[in-house]
Amino acid sequence: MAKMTGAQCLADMLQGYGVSHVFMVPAVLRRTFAEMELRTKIKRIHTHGEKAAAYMADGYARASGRPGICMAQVIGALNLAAGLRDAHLAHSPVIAFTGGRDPKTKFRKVYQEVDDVPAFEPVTKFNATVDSVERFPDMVRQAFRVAVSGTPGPVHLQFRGNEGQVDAEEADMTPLVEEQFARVPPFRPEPDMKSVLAALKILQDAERPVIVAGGGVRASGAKQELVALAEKLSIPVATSLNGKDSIPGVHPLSVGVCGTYSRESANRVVGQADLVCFIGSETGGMTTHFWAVPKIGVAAIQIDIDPEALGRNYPLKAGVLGDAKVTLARMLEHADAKTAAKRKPWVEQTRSICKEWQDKYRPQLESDAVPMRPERMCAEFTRHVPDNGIVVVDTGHAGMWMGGMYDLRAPSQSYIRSAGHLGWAFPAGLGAKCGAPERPVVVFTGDAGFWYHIAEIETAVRWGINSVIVVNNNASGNQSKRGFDRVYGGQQTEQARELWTYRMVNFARVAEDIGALGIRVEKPADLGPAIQRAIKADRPVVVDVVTDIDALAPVAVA
Ligand SMILES: Cc1ncc(C[n+]2csc(CCOP(=O)(O)OP(=O)(O)O)c2C)c(N)n1
Repeated sequence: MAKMTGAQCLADMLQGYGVSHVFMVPAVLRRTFAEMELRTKIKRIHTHGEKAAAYMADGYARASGRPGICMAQVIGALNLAAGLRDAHLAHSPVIAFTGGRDPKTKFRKVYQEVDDVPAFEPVTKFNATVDSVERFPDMVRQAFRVAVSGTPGPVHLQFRGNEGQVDAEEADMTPLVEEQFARVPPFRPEPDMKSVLAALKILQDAERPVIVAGGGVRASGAKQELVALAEKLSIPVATSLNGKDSIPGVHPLSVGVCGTYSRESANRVVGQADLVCFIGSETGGMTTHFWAVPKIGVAAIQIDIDPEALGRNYPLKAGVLGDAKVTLARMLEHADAKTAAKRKPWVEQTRSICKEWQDKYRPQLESDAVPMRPERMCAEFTRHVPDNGIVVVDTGHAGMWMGGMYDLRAPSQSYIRSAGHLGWAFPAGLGAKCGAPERPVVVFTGDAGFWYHIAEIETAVRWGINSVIVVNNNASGNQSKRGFDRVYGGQQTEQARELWTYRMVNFARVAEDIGALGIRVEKPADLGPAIQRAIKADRPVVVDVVTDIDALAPVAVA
């Protein structure tokens, strides 16, 4: 033990856990920031809003598998909490530090203060206060341990003092770090072999099985084992949005994303299956189209690291508790490839369902229409995202377009997406680039999504965070069009458009003005070269694509 300040201890511990960037709006833990400069190489990315800081930390975590760190002083704490909600929904290990109440001043109307701690409760796995400096080492270790363990998720630590000034105090401390908890997953729990063999038997006996791979497959790094098992037993694979990069879209056993923001072929396959095998999926509303695909009662088996997830929405013929990678490896060891033959007709049927989908949407995917079709944007992503690229996608229409129409071409590509918050993708894409600086990061967002945190272009330029942002710019949030048509009795009034349209703005010009590279694309043939140029530019780039305001993404179940 050595006498040191909380700031020194925290800076040393973050460095020890391998943290390369922290994201915040000052002023919080100021002494710690000064110590970071003296003692570490950690980059202190100050942003234009706490929510964006949380989204950057989230993108960093999802791209790197290591906890992302974000911070806010007391008045910004709830902005930060709002930004943790997507990480919570997507099971992303984000650690949030805030300044908080001091026993000397609470309950007497001290400037800027409310009790923030309860607001973090619904969006964290662990929500705690650090009131005395001696607690820095154990509480920081617990924060990392909880964030990455089991099903990962956000953690909040509130440090005493509106700016966390407890970090200036001294105590005898050891800045001990447990490297095991520096990334996901810290443990790979072995499944009980009896349950593995029971599930495998059911899978091998099925004639029309489908695997639904969720975010747990990506968290576990299990995609290789997943694809190997699917190939050995001839089983088609659908994914959730969160698990989209578990299998390349071009793989012959891939049927696409199932659920609500999905590809129709995946829902048809899942709907016709005689057995559904969920792997690392919480079987939530989005992945199952609100439990309609598949219907509750379908024969199901499930593999998960969380015992409470097993059978939550679908009664199971067999449940396996364990790490996805290890469990799939055990199944692979015992799988009988001879059983694959009986699934040949089913695999052929799923191939023809996928081909029908391709034939149906080819005209839009290849459309030369001006203004451009978003489907064509997705096809250009499929063609031009490099093999080591990370694609970061917003929600709403962006989630529908890319979830359904974009295909990963290589197992080395990654796909991360907003779990529901419009505006998440742009800051998350900046965080992803910080977490994986050697990989190209390409963001897909609508204009409504981009507006949320447009100020962060300046952050990207200031820090040289060279993500490529592609904006589907239809001067509207036109996903809302259907909904307003509905409530207006079929066809909305002209005036109703004021509820979902915006001014047409040239985001390429805005980007240029802030110091990024801006490329405006109006013709479909120009988009591929623009994406290529943007990736080569090694600068923050905004590719502003003018698209058709009347283009609506197909709904999940035809
Ligand atoms: C925080 C938040 N608020 C509201 C919504 C509801 N919402 C979903 S999509 C959407 C509009 C999307 O517009 P844009 O990003 O421009 O894409 P477009 O629909 O035009 O393709 C809205 C308002 C949301 N998902 N998240």
